[in-house]
Amino acid sequence: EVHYDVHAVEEKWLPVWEALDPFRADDAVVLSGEREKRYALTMFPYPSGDLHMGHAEVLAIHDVISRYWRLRGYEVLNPMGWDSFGLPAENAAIKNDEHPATYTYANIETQFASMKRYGVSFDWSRRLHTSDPEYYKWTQWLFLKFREKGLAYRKNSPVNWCPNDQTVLANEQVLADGTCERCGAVVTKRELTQWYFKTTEYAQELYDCLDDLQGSWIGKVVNAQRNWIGRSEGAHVTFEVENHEPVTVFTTRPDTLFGTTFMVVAVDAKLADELVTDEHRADFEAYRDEIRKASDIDRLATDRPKTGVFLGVHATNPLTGEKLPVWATDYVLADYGTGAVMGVPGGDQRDWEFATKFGLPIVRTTQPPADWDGEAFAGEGPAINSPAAGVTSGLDINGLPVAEAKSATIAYLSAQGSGDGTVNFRLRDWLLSRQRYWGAPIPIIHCPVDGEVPVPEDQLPVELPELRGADLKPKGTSPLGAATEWVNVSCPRCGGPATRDTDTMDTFVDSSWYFFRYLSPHDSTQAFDPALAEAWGPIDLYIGGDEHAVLHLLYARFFTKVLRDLGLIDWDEPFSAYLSQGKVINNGRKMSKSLGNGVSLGGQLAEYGVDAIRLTLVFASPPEDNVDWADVSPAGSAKFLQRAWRLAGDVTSAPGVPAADGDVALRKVTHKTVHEAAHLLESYRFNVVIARTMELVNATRKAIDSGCGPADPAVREATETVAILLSLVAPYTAEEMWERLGHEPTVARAAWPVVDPALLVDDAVTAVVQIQGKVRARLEVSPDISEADLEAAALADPAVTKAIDGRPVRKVVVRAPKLVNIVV
Ligand code: ANZ
Repeated sequence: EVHYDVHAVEEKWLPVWEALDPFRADDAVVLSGEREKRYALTMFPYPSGDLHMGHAEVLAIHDVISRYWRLRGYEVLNPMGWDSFGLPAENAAIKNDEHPATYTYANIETQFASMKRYGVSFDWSRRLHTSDPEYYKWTQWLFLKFREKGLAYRKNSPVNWCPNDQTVLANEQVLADGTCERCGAVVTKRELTQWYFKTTEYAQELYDCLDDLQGSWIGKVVNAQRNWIGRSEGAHVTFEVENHEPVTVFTTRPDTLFGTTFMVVAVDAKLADELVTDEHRADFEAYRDEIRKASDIDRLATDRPKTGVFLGVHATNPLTGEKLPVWATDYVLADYGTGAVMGVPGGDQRDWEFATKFGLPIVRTTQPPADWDGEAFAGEGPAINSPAAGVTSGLDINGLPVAEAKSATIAYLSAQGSGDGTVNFRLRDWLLSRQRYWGAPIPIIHCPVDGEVPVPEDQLPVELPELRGADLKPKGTSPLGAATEWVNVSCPRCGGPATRDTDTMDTFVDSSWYFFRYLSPHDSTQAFDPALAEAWGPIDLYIGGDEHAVLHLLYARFFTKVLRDLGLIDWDEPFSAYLSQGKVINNGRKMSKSLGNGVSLGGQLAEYGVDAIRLTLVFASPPEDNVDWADVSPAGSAKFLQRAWRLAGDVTSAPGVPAADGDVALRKVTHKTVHEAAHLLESYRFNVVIARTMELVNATRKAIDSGCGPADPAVREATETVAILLSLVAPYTAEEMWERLGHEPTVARAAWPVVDPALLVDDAVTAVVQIQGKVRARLEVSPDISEADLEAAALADPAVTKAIDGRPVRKVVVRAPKLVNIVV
């Protein structure tokens, strides 16, 4: 049996592709409308070391769709670059006493070479690195544009602080268990002046547009974003308070206002400090000091015992005039809503526990069902005790269901001037400044006379000063502060002495707009060309990891909306479709050094070749599922590729013979495969496409060996189809086959085969009859046979009656026209 040498084939085709440059996206044909565009994007890697199995998987999946679109005649933009600022390079630089650029750019070259060899169809002319001054000049420019619009600002507030990385973190970078998403350290709070992007200004739109993405984005990501943005409809209710301005609370349940028996204020909110009377101040401050040590996560935990102190003042219920004691507590958060809550023990479990603990009254205002034995009841109602007997109020909502009771209460409060319907979001502004070196410097100069002064556009980029090794050690303030020559400048406005802002930007800023920069990565006059953005955007399919479900995807959506409002683009959402790939695991566990179950990509490529590994990764499961390396067979993939390749050697007819007169049975298989593959590819079921290709290879082999023979035109047609389908995952094998079939390279630019509808019609299909899960008979039936007819035919079959052997039939499951499942 003849084999081809996978590594020789890799070496043979790489330079040919390099010379042909078949993946360069042509702006002109898209700008002129001559060709329809597709923009395929996969998350660009961080340059830490060489590529690993996870990269190999996402790149293989991603390339299927780009190559498919190209075959379908689209002009495809498929760019790649590096997200090359960030902490690992900085930490490596400290360890090795070198500059972060050394580590960064060495790794980029390694990964670049690996990606090339891996045969991904990238347009390398658009390669970019976010740490290049040519790139971050425009990150800085965008920062200034955001600032001009009031969307980038500085404020002093308690922020998340990673004691290990010695830098602040955005809320999105703190995991649900209160740890740093990068290093796992427990995140604490610090009071600091930091830069923010006003993501909250876009909260409503970011939330609303998720409806349009539902269906074309993987569902769990849409839900994660919805929860993160956290839209709550409710009301603001204003209470008169002794010795203070009126206090407003946010509530999702204004209908429970009659059941309010106290007010609670966040212990660390300024409001609590203002309200507390002298008599209670000592207690209050002691309590506050204790609470400041806890994380938000602990504070919101429902199983945490309730704590609090009375502040010595009373609020007045706007519906009844009743006096309500005002307390400070830690279960109310200072930065959500207004930082003050109306305590409704009958409706809110936390309030119930608080009231129980401190002996505050409990009044139910929503009727629980008769068999209710719980505490607070958050169900549907109707409203009761609203007002309670003997209490007078201008409003009566007794008997109303929750929704109506809410709107009646809001209407009444609005008329009185003590409340209003409102919407509240959980989303906070994005804290973007970092006290680390390897990032884009914030292009602001602080002047004692003029305050914050933007660096003039013609002085961008503000390049990083040369610092290395020990200078970069985290010390809580930015290492840039040590570069005194760089820091001390004259004010662009008054010319007096001033200093540069020494913080750098979160690397998520860099990655929020990189897909725009791919459009014109070397343009020195603008961030990107709006005409190209109009022509190529939005991205037709984005593929990346789940870990970015809220962080990167939300930030990129925010940037896109701001760019629209800056008049630079006219679309609202960056990613029309989003797919997240599963992980490559081993023996059911995540690959890790400590478990010793890591699989080296380099080792696998050396052993089986690029194509076999790519094929294995795509064939293993649907893209969104994990691939367990213990369950797959790269050797089996390599064997299959050899089988496919041998077909091309066996085809003996002259090239270009029309297939019209060939073996009809094989032609039907070929055309059905192409027809089905198109549907499968469009719904991202790439593993099934490979299964179908395998079936086509088998059918072709059978036709060659024991059917129409190798000279039949149908065999050539089938083999060419195999080469084209394989080009999606196994570009080297496919190119080799294409050459053997007498074509010029490259199969990547071949045309998708045209399906002849006449060949899709089935004369008969095979229905399988199973008894107790075992195949007992195969029936040739019409493709449109009814369930009843198929069941009857199955039960009448002699092999089936024999196997049933007189036992009673308990259940028959029919899936016409393919399957009958009989349980006896
Ligand atoms: C009275 C009430 C009665 C409430 C009831 C709930 C049920 P979401 O859905 O998360 O927006 N709340 C308001 N501000 C808060 C803060 N800063 N920290 C902690 N809790 C706060 O929840 C809003 C509800 O959470 C509000 O509605 C308020 O309690 C509480 F039967 O007001 B509710």
